Amino acid sequence: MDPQPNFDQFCLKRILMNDTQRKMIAVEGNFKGLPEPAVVVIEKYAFDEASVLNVCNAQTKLKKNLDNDIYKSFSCVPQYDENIPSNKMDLIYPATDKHILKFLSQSMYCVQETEEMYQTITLLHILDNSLSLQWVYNCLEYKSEKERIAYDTASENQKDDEDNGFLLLPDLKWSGKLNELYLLAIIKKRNIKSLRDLTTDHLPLLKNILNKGSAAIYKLYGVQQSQLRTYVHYQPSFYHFHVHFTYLMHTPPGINVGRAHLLTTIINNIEMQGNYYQKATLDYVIKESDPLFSRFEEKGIL
Ligand code: M7G
Repeated sequence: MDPQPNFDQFCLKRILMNDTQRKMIAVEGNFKGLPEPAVVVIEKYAFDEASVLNVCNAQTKLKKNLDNDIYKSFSCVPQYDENIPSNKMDLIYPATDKHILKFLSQSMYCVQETEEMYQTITLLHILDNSLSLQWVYNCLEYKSEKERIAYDTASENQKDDEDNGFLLLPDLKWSGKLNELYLLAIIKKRNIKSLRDLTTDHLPLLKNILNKGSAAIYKLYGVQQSQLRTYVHYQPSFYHFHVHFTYLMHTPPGINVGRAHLLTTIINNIEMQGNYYQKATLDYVIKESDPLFSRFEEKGIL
């Protein structure tokens, strides 16, 4: 596919999700002449404080919806300014069934995953059903996003970089606005799939991410560690261990209980008990069409 997709050739198949609170819509469709489906995710950017007068000026067209005492409400079409983008668009092509399911809105269920359920059900599912990690390896091998790297522990020439090193990158979801700050620490080591694999051995790695990741963010963006939400997803979408850093005043998707685990709590739990994440029953939310849901259903667990 060309770097610039041609939407003249796009045929919409279905709406996967319409999140009215986030002002985001995800659709599935096909580009004529291309064999695989595509997922397109469009999200409205938050208002830019500096350009608020572009919305409230003489060129703005207003249609009155309500006028009652001191209260008035309008639909408004601001003056068009092509320098101010109003939407962010992400495109996944070719999209696999797993990508389509990731965006498909559907019923959710809460699972209490015991150590045994992880070993006998979840682990098998992860091993045969995970999304490709190619984009992660491209970052780690400096083949993609090289110029976007915010911080690389390799710059410190530490001998243990292979074990305790990581790359800090702007997350795909980040609009680039400071008040929506969203960075991702991707570890260099390749054998930690998720929270479940973490033990005492990984404390230096986890502390490195917390301390050096936060310090780099402070240096680059002026946001202090205490203003960041630093967390890990369980279950994640990608089974190569990574940590999310988001600005506390911003509420991106995936920060809810049932998915997000604070990095400081993870470190504390492992310090109390080295095999905490192998032994613990972990609660999380899964979607009905997730193949993991079917595996739990077959065993009579859900
Ligand atoms: P996750 O916890 O595995 O699942 O996070 P989630 O995607 O459901 O949150 C993976 C994170 O990697 C997400 O925050 C994605 O936005 C981000 N991400 C995914 N891809 C494919 C890329 C990419 O190509 N580049 C960057 N920089 N971030 C990505």
